[in-house]
Amino acid sequence: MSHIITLSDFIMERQAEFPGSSGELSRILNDISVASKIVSRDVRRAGLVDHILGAQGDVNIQGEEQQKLDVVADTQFIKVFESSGEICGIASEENDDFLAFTSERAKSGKYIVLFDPLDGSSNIDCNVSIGTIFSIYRRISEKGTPATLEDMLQKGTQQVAAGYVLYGSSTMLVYTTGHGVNGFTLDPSIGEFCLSHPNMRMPETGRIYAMNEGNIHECEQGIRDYVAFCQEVQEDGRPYSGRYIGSLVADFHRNLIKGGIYIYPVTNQSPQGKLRLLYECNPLAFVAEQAGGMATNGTDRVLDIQPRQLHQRCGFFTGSKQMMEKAIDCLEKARAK
Ligand code: P6P
Repeated sequence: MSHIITLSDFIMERQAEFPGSSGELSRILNDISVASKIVSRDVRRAGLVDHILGAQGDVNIQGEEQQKLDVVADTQFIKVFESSGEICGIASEENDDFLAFTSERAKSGKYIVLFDPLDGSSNIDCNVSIGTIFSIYRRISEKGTPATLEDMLQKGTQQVAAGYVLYGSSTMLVYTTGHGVNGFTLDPSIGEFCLSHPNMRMPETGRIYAMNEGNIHECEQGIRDYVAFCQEVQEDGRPYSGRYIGSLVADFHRNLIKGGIYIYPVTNQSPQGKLRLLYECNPLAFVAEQAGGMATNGTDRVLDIQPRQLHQRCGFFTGSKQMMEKAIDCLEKARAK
């Protein structure tokens, strides 16, 4: 049996990757892993809580108000980040405004975290995998002062680390610090994330396309042309397989492992797109590129987009390089007509 490398071991060994950090970033990644273990426990009890111990929104047997699981997850991550001492502020997909922590210790923190505490939470009731997505940036504002909106609205290229936790058949934490992508699987028997997927690479191509095809007549012609390309009967492995879990982290992770493309374009109902630039698209774009894949909004590289608002949405195409290039070609050809 090969030697177990825990996330903590791995982070310590990779300390050199964080120039100028004397362990702060390692501390934040460890904080994220602790909060993720707690959320994983709560997610795995969701069915029990909802259907046996009292549904969300009810008062449970202890007389406690049952909170929605994404609110519970949001609160858990904020609690961990606020006590970290390395983080001066956060912005969450769950909260309208950003949060500048007020303690002197937190205000001296050098980093901010943007996160979606429980993406795909509408799937909890049908026991479909869900995920947490996170992005870590250095603050722009002066150390010792409260975090500012400017700290939160940085381009994705400024991320120092990003990743996700997938609460699936197992709980996995996948992250990058700009030096490749590594995946860790939670071993509940020892309560540790253990290195299970070292140096993850997204296959150059694949045979899976993930899109809500219910929107097919609500988006631009180039999307329809690309889906038609995927469905053609050819000798080159087509038709591809349509696989859409409806939970971004699960669809993204499958494509990272097997190769594939995920498409959520702007549509007539969502002319700015559905997915959030800060909490979903930027972190996953960083992971995708670090694993050899691509991520655009259908026109521009996601990481180059200058955010203007905390909850800004954008179209999102991400996946295997060759599949992305073909999709972009279909978009450009249709737009040129
Ligand atoms: P639709 C979940 O709400 C989410 O943000 C992503 O996890 C998922 O990929 C997408 O929206 C699903 O959206 O419109 O297809 O239900």
